[in-house]
Amino acid sequence: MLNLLGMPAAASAHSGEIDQMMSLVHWLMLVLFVGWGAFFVFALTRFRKGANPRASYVGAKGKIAKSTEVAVAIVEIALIVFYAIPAWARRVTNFPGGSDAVIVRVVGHQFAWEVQYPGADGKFGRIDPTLITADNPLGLDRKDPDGKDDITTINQLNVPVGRPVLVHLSSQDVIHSFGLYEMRIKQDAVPGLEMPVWFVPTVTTNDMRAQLKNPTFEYEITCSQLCGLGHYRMRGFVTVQSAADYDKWMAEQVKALTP
Ligand SMILES: [Cu+2]
Repeated sequence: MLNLLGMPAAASAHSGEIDQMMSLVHWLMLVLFVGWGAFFVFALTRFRKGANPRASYVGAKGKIAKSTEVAVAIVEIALIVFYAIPAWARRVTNFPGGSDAVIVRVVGHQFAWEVQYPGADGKFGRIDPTLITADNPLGLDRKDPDGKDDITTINQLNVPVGRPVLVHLSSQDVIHSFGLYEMRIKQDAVPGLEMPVWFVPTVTTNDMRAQLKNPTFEYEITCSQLCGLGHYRMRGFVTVQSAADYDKWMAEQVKALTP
């Protein structure tokens, strides 16, 4: 049923509920499209000039139109109350925390995604726009004690499978949008605000490659907000790894940082 909609592969714990809602909304729209289309054809023939030489100023009478409208409104309200609001509430409460969660900061700018891991101390180093240079596009203050062990990457987010990932999202310049389609995540990155967004990746990049029979597949970070001339090339990648591979990757980053 979902494949009819051409949805991207699903790779996060909450993608099922998003897809279910998407599919319900689309089926409702199909029913409405066919129903209103049929009504349109009925109205064209029923109220044609040949059968109604004199215009009626009273109009058609009947309860079907009104009861149909009420039924459609009830279905729409049910979708909002029983699907949309609960799904939204789960996204904006119970943010992951504790030692199990992987916490990263992602900062968008024209036209790249800067990623910052807090390092062993679990604290993000200070970032300051006045420190932004070609070598330090995030503007990380390495003199800040919290920032000494921070790991930074550009357009590359590595996460372990099966653990909640909490992204603190912001922007340096204009509004960008952090879109991870396979994770069913989309959140605007707004300058001056830090927006939390979270997901639990359930399929490693390697497993997804096997599943899709596409050996070069990558999860993409797509900027989903038209943000300037280079918007088209503002794309990053998410590599979902096994716990062991992730630890190995992180150890390599830490090693590269130590002079
Ligand atoms: Cu952008």
